[in-house]
Amino acid sequence: TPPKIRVEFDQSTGVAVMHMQSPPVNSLSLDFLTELCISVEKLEMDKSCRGLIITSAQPKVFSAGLDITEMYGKSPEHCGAFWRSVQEMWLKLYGSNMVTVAAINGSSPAGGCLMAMTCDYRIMADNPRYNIGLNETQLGIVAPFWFMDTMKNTVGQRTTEMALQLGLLYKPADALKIGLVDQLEPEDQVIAVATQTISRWLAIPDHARQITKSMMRKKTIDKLTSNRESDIQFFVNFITKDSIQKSLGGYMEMLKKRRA
Ligand code: CO8
Repeated sequence: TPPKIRVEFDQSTGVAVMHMQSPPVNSLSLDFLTELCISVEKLEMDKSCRGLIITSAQPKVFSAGLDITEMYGKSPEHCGAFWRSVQEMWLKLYGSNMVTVAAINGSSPAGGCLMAMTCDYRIMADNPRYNIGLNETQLGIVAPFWFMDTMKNTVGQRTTEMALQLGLLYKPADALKIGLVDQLEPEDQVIAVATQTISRWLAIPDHARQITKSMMRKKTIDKLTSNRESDIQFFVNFITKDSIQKSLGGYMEMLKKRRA
């Protein structure tokens, strides 16, 4: 199978661009997440790499979020391994020492929004057909506490309460208004602007910026690190319930019908 992640590293700027290329919609499967984590870890260990831009090679979609087929009709063991890989992706990206910029060139629901929120800065394509948000309640599921924390750290408590309960997906203009994204750009400029933006962040002394980032995020990260196993146990119990399996099945049907 072809690689789901393509990394382009520019030695002269110290910036890597990670292109997610898992058709059709970059859904976060166990294989995808494993590959992504290995790529991020490699870059993290490479002293010459100081910045990371995450973007999509798929048209219209940044990432469709967690791969629903990894949570539907699967064994508890599989669900547990899958969830560990979701945690790992979040820990690696939210805790990264690199400057991270999300170049959101398409829709970014649920896990896709989570991934974008782990970054230091978000630039979204100014196309009203795209949306972004944590829409879990619309699937009849509950965003885990660390998804909630990440959003709270990004847009604040009040906006997060409303967004999460209603499972809101925001158009780019609205996402900008609430601070879920930082900047809108024409679709064909998103990556170029991300490259310019990251160079401003890289002008700050690395050690000072890194310590600041890690101090700001430490409490949120520690909360998951020290509860990892119980979070997996909770997810597995929740997702394998008959009622939850039924909502997931119904949601997948809806996705397929919508297109027909
Ligand atoms: N997982 C698996 N398959 C998916 C997913 C997904 N998340 N999203 C889309 N697909 C499939 C579709 O079913 C379709 O398959 P097929 O070709 O067989 O019909 C194919 O991908 C293409 O999808 P669309 O035709 O819908 O493509 P569009 O370009 O029209 O739309 C979107 C792209 C906007 C991304 C749209 O597909 C969409 O809205 N997808 C659903 C997104 C979503 O709701 N994701 C939520 C996942 S749950 C999550 O991330 C966090 C869960 C936390 C769990 C906590 C429990 C405790």
